[in-house]
Order: sequence, then C-alpha cells, then structure tokens
Amino acid sequence: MEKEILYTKKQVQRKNIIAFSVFIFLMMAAIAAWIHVKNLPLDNGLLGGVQPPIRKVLNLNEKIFSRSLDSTHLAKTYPLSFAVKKARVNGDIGMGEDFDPATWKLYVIKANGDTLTLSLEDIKKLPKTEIVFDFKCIEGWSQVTHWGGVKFSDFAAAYHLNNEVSMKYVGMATPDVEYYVGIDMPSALHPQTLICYEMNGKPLPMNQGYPLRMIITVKYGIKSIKRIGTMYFDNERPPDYWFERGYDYFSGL
Ligand SMILES: Nc1nc2c(c(=O)[nH]1)N[C@H]1C(S)=C(S)[C@@H](COP(=O)(O)O)O[C@H]1N2
Ligand SMILES: [Mo]
Repeated sequence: MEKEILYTKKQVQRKNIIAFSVFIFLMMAAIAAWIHVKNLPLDNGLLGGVQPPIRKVLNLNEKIFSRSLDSTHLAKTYPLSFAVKKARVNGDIGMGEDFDPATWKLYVIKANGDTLTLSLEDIKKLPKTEIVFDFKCIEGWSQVTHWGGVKFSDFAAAYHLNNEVSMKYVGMATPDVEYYVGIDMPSALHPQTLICYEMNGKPLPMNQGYPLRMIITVKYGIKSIKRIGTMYFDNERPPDYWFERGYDYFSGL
C-alpha cells in the first residue's frame, strides 16, 4: 500500500502563504517588465515602430515563419459559387478622392533605372488568370472572393524583368505614395500571386483598388496593396506601411 502523506493545518497554511507570495511576486515582476518595455524608445524614428524587445520577438517569429513559406505551398481554392457577391471593403489609405483614373499609369522602375510606363490595356493583353480563395485580414475576418488578373510571374516574363526578379524584394506604392508594401520575391513569383484588375468578373470597384491591385494568397490582406501606382525592385527591404506600425514584415500565412 502507498504511504499516505498527511499535513497539519499549519503546514497547509504555510504552503498557501508561500504559493500566494510567489504568485504576487511574479505578477509584480511581469507588470514592472511591461512598464519598462513600454517606456523604451521606439525603433523606427519618426514613423513610430515598436520597442526593441518586442522587435526581437517579431524577428524571431519572422525567422520561424519565413521558413514555412515556399513557392510550392498553394492556398486552397474554391468553386466560383463560393465567392461572395459583395466583398467587404477594408482600408482606404492611398485611395484618396483626388485620384484621376483617366491619367493613371503603372510605373515600373527597372534595375537599370529605366521606367516602363504601362496602361491598363497593356496589362489586360497578358494571359489572364482567375482565382477564388479565402482572403484573410490580419484583423481576424476572412472572406471567399473571386479575382482576375495577370500572374506577377507572367507579367515579369512578358516584360523581361529578369534582372529585377533576381532581386530579393519588390516594392509597390499607391499613386499618392500614402500606402506602400514590400514583398519578398518568392511570394511575388508565387503561382497564385496576381496583379489583379477584376473582381467577380468585372473591373475592380474604385474602393477595391481600381484599376490595379495585388492579390497575394500566401499573405495576410495588408500585403495586397490596392491601386498600385509604382513598382520597383531592391535587395534591401522596401518600406512597408504596416511593418512601420509594428506588424510582421512578411505577414505570411
Ligand atoms: N491602398 C491600400 N491598399 C490596401 C489597404 C489600404 O488601406 N490601402 N488595406 C489592406 C488591408 S488591411 C486589407 S485586409 C485589404 C482589404 O482589401 P478589400 O478592401 O478589397 O477587402 O487591402 C489591403 N490593401
Ligand atoms: Mo487587413
């Protein structure tokens, strides 16, 4: 038979006091650490950013999750009938009222400094690809939506952007440069990544990024920039609107 261990009332009381003191101590240490981190200067100058210890954790997350991202991982796709008819509109940074669709052009700044100036018609001449997938916003909602456009990889091949896609990142910005993203090249060249000009078989609505937006199935919505104005290439990380506000640079799924 197992030996039973019996404690006196006093012993139990003592154990309770010790456990409670340890609990209070740890809680106070956590609060002190939190106050300390909160008061540290942000790492991104005028733009804000986050405190360095928080950045360290973000960098670690990034290291782990950027590995899980490779160009063979395809997002799940759905039959056309699954797509919502009225897609939610989220985020209107860089989509100002003063935008003039008549003068819009896509400016692609090449590695040698030359600029390609393209119209929507130029883009529409390239092979078209459609996709229905679950679009996920980092705020916690998702929605099955139907998009049409040109694969970024087809676009790069058609315009002989070989030197450009051998770089590590592509940067994109709205015509007014209010919203901007940096996309790692493997994700840009992913077979489901579209330069998109249609939603539900119709031209993109104004508030969904007319005339041209990105659709990146392997990233959270923050990377799917609406209303692309300029595109450029770099081996350094291009500036990224939500990264500067503390979100993960890659925001992969
Ligand atoms: N120009 C621009 N693009 C943007 C945003 C924005 O505010 N401005 N918001 C992003 C975010 S957070 C999401 S979830 C998606 C939303 O796309 P939707 O409005 O078509 O649903 O667009 C992304 N692209
Ligand atoms: Mo989002």
